[in-house]
Amino acid sequence: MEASLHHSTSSSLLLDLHKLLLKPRLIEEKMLLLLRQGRISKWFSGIGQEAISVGCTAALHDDEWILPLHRNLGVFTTRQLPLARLFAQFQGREEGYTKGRDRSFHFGTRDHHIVGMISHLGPQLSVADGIALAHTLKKEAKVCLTFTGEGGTSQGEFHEALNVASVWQLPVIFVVENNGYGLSTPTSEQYRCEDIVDRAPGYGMEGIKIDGNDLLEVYTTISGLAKSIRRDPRPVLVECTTFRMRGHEEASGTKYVPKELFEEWGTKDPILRYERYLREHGVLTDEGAKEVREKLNEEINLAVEEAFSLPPVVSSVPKELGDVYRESKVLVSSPSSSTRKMRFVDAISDGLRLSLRHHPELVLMGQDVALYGGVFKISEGFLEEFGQERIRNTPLCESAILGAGLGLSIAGMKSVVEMQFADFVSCGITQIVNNLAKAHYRWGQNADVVVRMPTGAGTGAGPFHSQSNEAWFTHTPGLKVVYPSSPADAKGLLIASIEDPNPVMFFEHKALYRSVSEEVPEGYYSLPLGEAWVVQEGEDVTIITYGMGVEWAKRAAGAMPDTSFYILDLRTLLPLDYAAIERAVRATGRVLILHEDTLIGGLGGEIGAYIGEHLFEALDAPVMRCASLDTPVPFAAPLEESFLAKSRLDETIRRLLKY
Ligand SMILES: Cc1ncc(C[n+]2csc(CCOP(=O)(O)OP(=O)(O)O)c2C)c(N)n1
Repeated sequence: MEASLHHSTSSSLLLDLHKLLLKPRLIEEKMLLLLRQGRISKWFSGIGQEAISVGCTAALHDDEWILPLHRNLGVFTTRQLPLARLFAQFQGREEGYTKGRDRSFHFGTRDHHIVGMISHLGPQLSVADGIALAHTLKKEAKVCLTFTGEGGTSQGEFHEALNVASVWQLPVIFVVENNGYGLSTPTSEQYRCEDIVDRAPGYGMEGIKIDGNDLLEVYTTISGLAKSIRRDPRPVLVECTTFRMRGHEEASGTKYVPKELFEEWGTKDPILRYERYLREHGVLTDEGAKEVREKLNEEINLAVEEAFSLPPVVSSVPKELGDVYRESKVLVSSPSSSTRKMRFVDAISDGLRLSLRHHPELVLMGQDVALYGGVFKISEGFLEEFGQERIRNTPLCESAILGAGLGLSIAGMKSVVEMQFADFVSCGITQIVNNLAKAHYRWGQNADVVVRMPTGAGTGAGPFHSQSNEAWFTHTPGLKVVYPSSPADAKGLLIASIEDPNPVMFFEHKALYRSVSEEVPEGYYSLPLGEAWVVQEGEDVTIITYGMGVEWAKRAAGAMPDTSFYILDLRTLLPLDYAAIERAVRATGRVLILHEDTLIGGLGGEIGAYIGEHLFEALDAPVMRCASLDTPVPFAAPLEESFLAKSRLDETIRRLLKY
């Protein structure tokens, strides 16, 4: 194969590949030296595996996205990242790709079409799906390539991502870098099939196993696949055999690896082999090889010194807080005066439909959302109007679809992902809290994804279809959490959430869907995120609440006509509207925080603490909380009734008034 390739591959390409292959090795040698000198803190070595990163990257076009892992330095160098900036990243300097906020290879760069990993490994496989989906939808003849180790193939995300890619025929090359060990775990304890590539037919995709230490085999295989996939989009699984020649990371040693393996694989070193091949074919001389090394070492040494000369990063709290969210340019447009009576469910459907019309780049994804219209019928009729490319039924896999949402965003699109029930978000939690939420702060990449969350109890649906889980997300910097209580708000806030370039968790109480209706403005309008709403003014007692709590508060107030209630609907739970909370507290001096979520760790505790700390002097009584019981949500009606906060609301109000 190599001999035949030589005829079709020019010497200059062969020599270019040689430089590309050497560069990560020489950088690593320098890093290991610096590590021994105590000048850097941690290093994950890819020595012996460079042919895979370099061969794959060189085979793609520069504007095709690659998603590397912790041993893929060769991806970054082949894409020609400025070395001083790369080293500044390793040093945690302001000039690095994450401004000191994340370490080593945990970063991406749009300029170089690289999406870096998060520590959790598997999640980026699904991000690749999203990028590839964008290529498909935009009819771009492009391929996306993502890496995983053999350890990562045991993760659920591997299965989800490959299955989605296959069902949707996405142009993704999944490269498994099989280096024998996952930390200390040998392949015999990682999987039972003969080869990982054997799984490909199970997913309905092609699979190819290649020698990952043979640069030209990697380069020609991936070049050929990329060419073919650009013409005929589809996923392919490529297993590259290689070996991890050093410890998992430098401090962790290699005691558990039999010495013979190092000896055996040492002879298969990709640089040794490639240089031998070039010499045998008269393309490289000893002198030439020496010269290349010297030049590269000079470049590396200069860049290292430049990075070390940079001052340590200095924290500025406003700047750190200011980078949590992408600046939002949501144009708050005023509602029209013509209205139509809509139920909560109709208003959400209307908001979503208008958003799909307004943003041609918006895609709706979820289980059964297309022909079936979603289990709550929010997207009924959408398939006819927008087509199956934009209204996408998904396989049963929350994580891969949420990851694909980030991928779409990276490729300049927007998505709404429907959880069939808010409870099922637990299957996609890593994508939300680690990937979507942190992307902007880490490397300036926004996640333009709205996750719709049909939530709440009161329908006898038991512990797995009734949970209030908004507090899982209000504790996650980088997310916005929106929770409307009325049809008109639901429509305007959903439109605003979709306009907002940040990830938004959008909670919809299922028991409100068909129980409340009101006149809702027609047409496209958005309401500001982060602004609470005064449902009614009053003087005796303040109820701060949201979602179903607003209905409960209104009912309680209606049943006590002699008491004057101030009711504040928070509408957005993250970020909170502290000014509105302050006004609500000062209006009466008696504050009850009400939510359907359970008590311990609920948002009420946070708001109560804020009031105690900042508004103590405005209080005439202790802040009281009324929340659901600290149990899972029970099924039988009498149990559910006593679980819910509303069963204790009247009593709590009376206690507060009496104080
Ligand atoms: C979800 C998760 N579990 C555990 C780890 C710790 N961890 C980091 S790398 C690694 C081994 C990964 O093995 P493999 O996928 O084969 O890649 P390799 O390190 O061999 O390149 C482990 C267990 C992690 N980062 N994320």
